[in-house]
Amino acid sequence: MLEYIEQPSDVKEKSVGELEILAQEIRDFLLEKVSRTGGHLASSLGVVELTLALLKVLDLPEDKIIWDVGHQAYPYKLLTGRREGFDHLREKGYMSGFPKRRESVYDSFDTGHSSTSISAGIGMAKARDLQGQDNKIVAVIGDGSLSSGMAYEALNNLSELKSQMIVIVNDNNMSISESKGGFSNHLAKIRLNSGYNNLKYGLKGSLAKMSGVGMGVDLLLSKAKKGVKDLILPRNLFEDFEVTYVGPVDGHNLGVLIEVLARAVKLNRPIVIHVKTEKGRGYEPAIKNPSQFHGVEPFELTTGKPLKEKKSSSYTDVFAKAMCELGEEHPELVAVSAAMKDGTGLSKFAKKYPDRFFDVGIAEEYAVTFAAGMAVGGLRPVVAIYSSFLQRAYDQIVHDVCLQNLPVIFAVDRAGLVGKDGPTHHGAFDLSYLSNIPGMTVIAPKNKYDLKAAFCYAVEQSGPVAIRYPRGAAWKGLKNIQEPFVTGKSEILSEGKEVAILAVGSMVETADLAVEQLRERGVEPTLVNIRFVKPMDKELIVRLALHHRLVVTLEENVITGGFGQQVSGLLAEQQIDCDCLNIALPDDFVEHGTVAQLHESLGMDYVSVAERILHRLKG
Ligand SMILES: Cc1ncc(C[n+]2csc(CCOP(=O)(O)OP(=O)(O)O)c2C)c(N)n1
Repeated sequence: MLEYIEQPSDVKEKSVGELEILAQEIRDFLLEKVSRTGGHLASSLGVVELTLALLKVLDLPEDKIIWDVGHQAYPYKLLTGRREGFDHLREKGYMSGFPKRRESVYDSFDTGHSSTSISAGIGMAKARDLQGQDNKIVAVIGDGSLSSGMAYEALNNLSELKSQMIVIVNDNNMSISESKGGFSNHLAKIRLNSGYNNLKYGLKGSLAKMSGVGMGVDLLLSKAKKGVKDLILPRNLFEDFEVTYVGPVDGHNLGVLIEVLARAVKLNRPIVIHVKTEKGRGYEPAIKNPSQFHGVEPFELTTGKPLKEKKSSSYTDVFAKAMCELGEEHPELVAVSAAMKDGTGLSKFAKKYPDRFFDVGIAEEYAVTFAAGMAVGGLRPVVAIYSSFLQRAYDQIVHDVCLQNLPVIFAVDRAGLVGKDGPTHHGAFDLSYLSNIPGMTVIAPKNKYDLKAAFCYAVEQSGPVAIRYPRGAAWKGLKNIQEPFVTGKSEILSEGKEVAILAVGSMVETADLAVEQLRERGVEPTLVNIRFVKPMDKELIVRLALHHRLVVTLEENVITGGFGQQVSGLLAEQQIDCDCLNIALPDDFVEHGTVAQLHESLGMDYVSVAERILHRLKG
């Protein structure tokens, strides 16, 4: 059936029985494709029936669905005319792994970071109402994403909306790893109370007889609310927020889902529908290990085993090991993760020091201020958050950490381009947004040895330190050059003339290769591992600028406000007449693709870097 589904309206015509068959076909299709391309699998497998039910009830593209985070939108993409996209999923120039308005009229809001859907949905509902339209708005948010402050801020405003909006809580009891916190426990209590479910559907028969279906839902709810429900249910947070709540509903029962949704869309006020789903549904390896199958590299379908074994250790692995070792020497060392225990490598630390590890859920802002509190109390917190997610906590870094000069260490993983997840996940801004905060120390290690040394240095400091490192294999080159860490001091890797290359972090490897190319072309550059983006080694940079014809800065960060522009600013301020070439990410959002492809297209691979330098020297 799947090959005949060209657009969402094709789903509308199908009976529940046909949709059940289609659900199986969708799962088979996704497994076959994603096992070859890699991608976000387990969450998508869990929402197949929910997606079909939404498409059956809604009129797309007029009605709008906002997929929170967006990693679970594969079935939706498949049913909204993008079947071919799965052959090249997340490849450069092909279909993105996340909803994108530019990609399809059926994608109503770009997502990638979590917990935005309810806010965006309320905004769309307001826009609809003020313009006298009557399309439906549905936000689908996972229980993990409900742990974020932004989701609560939206819930707090939801009851103010006096018109249609549906919030579907897709509760699979999992974030990437287990869901954390009091609200997760609250959902679990509601879920466990199956008596409520039965009771509710017991009332359904009488509902069907009522004339106004919308009114029926109201009645159902008010009956359930005023009657027995209060006796058997724990307090319900959604209702405390003064929002109508229905559920839990079996998220794999198409008949029930369609019926509940069909009634809910008629309601002229916000409603939360709590849907219970299974992450990885239909694929045994993913059900058994939903965290591993949240985002996967290509794997063997029959066993679920990755096709390629990981060869070398990543920066994350090096950080993980360093944390375990430092934890022994420093009993005051504690670690904080915002729902990324495995991704940040903190699971090892968590196992070794369970009392000193805190997974706070998807709550980056809270994670930072919580760490600030622990620092005031005499602990040495390490907050490990991916560069792009740390953007969420900017005010907390400024106001709660740096303003008080608190010794919080930021382990800024996935700094620079991350590859196939694309613009929502590239760590393109951290050098700019961290190095403009007074009192912050910003370090970018050149290789795995530098990374370990950076953390050893950071635990000895009395103020905030951010260490940014990229996704992927940790470079082992230049092992023999390892100057001790001294605040604000760069490391000269080779001395030459004419051109001085100032490379930041991961770009030292690129620069090292570019230097070889330049040598072959008769140019002998000076190469520096900048190491400290803040405080910057101004003395060295000025000295190099005075003795070279060209200074080249090289960083995997957006050009605006990055290291390069700070160097150009320094040279201008000092009135030094030296040409300066800034090689950095463009002032633009970089699309998805492999990191190597993206570097090449941006002129940041070592061959292009060498060419750009030669061109400038000639110029
Ligand atoms: C702000 C932010 N922090 C962290 C992440 C990484 N992340 C992606 S999905 C996810 C878990 C989401 O769990 P849930 O909402 O329950 O969805 P499920 O995958 O279980 O369907 C996390 C932590 C993110 N996308 N955005």
